[in-house]
Amino acid sequence: MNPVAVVIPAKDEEATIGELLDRVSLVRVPGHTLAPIVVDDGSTDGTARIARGRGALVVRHPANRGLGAAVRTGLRAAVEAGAPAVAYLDADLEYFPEDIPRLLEPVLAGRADYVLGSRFLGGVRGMSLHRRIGNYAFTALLALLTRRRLTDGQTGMRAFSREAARRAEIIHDYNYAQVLTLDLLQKGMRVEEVPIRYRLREHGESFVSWSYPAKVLPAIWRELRNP
Ligand SMILES: Nc1nc2c(ncn2[C@@H]2O[C@H](COP(=O)(O)OP(=O)(O)OP(=O)(O)O)[C@@H](O)[C@H]2O)c(=O)[nH]1
Ligand SMILES: [Mg+2]
Repeated sequence: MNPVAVVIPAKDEEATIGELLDRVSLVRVPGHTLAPIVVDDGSTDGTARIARGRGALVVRHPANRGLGAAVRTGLRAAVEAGAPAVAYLDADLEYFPEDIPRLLEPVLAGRADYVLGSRFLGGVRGMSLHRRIGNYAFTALLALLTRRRLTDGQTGMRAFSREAARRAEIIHDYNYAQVLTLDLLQKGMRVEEVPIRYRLREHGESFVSWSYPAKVLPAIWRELRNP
């Protein structure tokens, strides 16, 4: 069977990508092998070189396009590689690759098409108060719109069945967090949440800024109007 893809978007993450891939290589999922796919979103540092050196497939955007575009590229590459399922996590070591088996379990057991790793069910270290409030507010909005009990709409650790990865459409390049969930749930995909761990990044730079709501809210509106 083809390996399960581990999609990792990365923009200038040379401080963490090597350790992340080393830790992914130690993760064991019964009955499956894992193959990392790093989407290098126009990095100007050593991210791509380090990832290739660790044996990852590196798909490169020549110029920076944004996290939504990077996830779109990563899911497409995973489907093209024939992956039976996809795990997804950020490159900045805020998430624990050791949680990948728990994340994939509902998909590999055939219970879910889309799994959200919930930091608020698992354990959050170091998140600032304003980021925490932002996460609660966006999660409450998403729970309202989807009529589901969700606890972490912005998580950077998710899993997909092959079908969900194939059918996912991300309508903006800036981000994927909420529009991807709305898209997949509107397509009838079965969702589950599992607890995962989280600790705030120590290296690199965040793409999240004061303009996040101004970019994300119109995209949510567009997604709702065009499922
Ligand atoms: N900064 C940035 N990151 C990107 C971009 N495209 C892909 N990424 C990667 O997407 C992942 C998530 O980005 P982060 O900036 O960490 O977003 P976040 O985790 O919501 O924010 P922090 O909690 O501050 O880290 C990381 O692995 C980035 O390397 C981009 O255009 N800009
Ligand atoms: Mg991050």
